[in-house]
Amino acid sequence: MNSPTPFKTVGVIGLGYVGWPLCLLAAKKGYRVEGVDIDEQKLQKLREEIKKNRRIHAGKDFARLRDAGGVVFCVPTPVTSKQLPDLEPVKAAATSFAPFLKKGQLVILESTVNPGVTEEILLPILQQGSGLIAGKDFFVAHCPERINPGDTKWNVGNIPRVVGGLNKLSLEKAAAFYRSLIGDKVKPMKSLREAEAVKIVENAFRDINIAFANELAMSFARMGIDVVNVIEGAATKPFSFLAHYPGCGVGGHCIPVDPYYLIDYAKENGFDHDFLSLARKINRSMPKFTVDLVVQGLNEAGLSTRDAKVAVLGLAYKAGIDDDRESPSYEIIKMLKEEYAANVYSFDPFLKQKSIAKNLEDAMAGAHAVVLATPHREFAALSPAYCKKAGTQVLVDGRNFFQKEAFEKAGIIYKGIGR
Ligand code: SAJ
Repeated sequence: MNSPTPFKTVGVIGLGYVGWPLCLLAAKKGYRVEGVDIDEQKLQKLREEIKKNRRIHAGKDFARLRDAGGVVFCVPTPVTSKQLPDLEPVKAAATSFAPFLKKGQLVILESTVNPGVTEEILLPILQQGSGLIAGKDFFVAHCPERINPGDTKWNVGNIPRVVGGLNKLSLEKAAAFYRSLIGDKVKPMKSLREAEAVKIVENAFRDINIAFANELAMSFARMGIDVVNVIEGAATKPFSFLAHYPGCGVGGHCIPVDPYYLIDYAKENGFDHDFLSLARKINRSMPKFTVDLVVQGLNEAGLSTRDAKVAVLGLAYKAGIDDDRESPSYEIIKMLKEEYAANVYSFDPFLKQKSIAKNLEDAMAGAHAVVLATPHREFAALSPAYCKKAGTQVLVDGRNFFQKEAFEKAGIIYKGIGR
């Protein structure tokens, strides 16, 4: 049973994969929703859905947030090319909203940030722009987003949340807001920093575990041990083991990004996260490990990489979605082209406009080697017979997606990641 809505209108800044589902959920729970985004394209794309929902208004006007009881920031927090946190979207949104900040309002940051950002970056901008005092005139909380793109089971309506507040009243107000959305699956934290740290820890945990699987893959490849079978064997242990798998790289806007937030902030505080940094180094080395497999495979087939046609299947960073942020596919393509002068044809059914080939057949026709970079189920049709017919002699299975034995039986050189 959800708690009653502590205020009538909620404002949501940033209508992307985090903000828009939050708007829909809040409307469903009885809130009036004022959505704001600076991206006209995004607003256009949502126009139809907004029309269908009487409770939601969306536009570019931050002034419309003045009557909201709570305002939630769901703006991106990417990293710069130097892998440092880019907080510009948070700063810009806060600067635009601050003049309209009203006494009594609750401000919540959902964007993934390192500990300290809400207090050290968001608060000063809101206070300067409004002349109000945080904790006294308005309330501040952090509730890290946990949207998992493409997940059909977990969504904003059923994922448990943690929430931290600037002070007791901020925490109470924010906890009441999230309880009105998801019931009692709200864990209050003791501070803003604790709540900020939870999300970074969740995702760094995943990154180091993937790095562990990747290092095992590179080691076992030299010993003729199938790392996937070993991990699946270890996963039969019903406790204290959580399976992660090796691959051609770690993409997305969360896992390869969030650890840098902690690494960077800890450095500012005089601590070096050697372990997190090493895990990042291992995961960032996987695209090159994959390209080396292509070169080895072509050499074993007596082919040089120069002018060899290589099909790279998949641009998205994971299966079933069209998100290619930080996708390892692009590094693989770049290396094959620039360092080995290969003739690369990429294809992703979810990203046709970014694919070099117009379809799978076009990518595969005459391909001497194929790299499976994203395990879209559309690629399961790629049988050994299909590859033989296309003239493919090497298959580099970047996600250990195919049956190795079937391809080897058909005389195709199969290179998995650790198998
Ligand atoms: N990957 C591996 N091996 C693995 C798991 C993932 O190489 O064992 C790679 C994927 O291929 C992908 C990247 O890592 O390139 C990230 O994969 P992901 O499954 O972690 O997908 P994300 O980035 O969408 O992560 C989200 C995160 N959710 C939030 O941040 C709210 C993450 O916390 C979740 O753990 C993850 O979904 C999930 O569990 O699916």
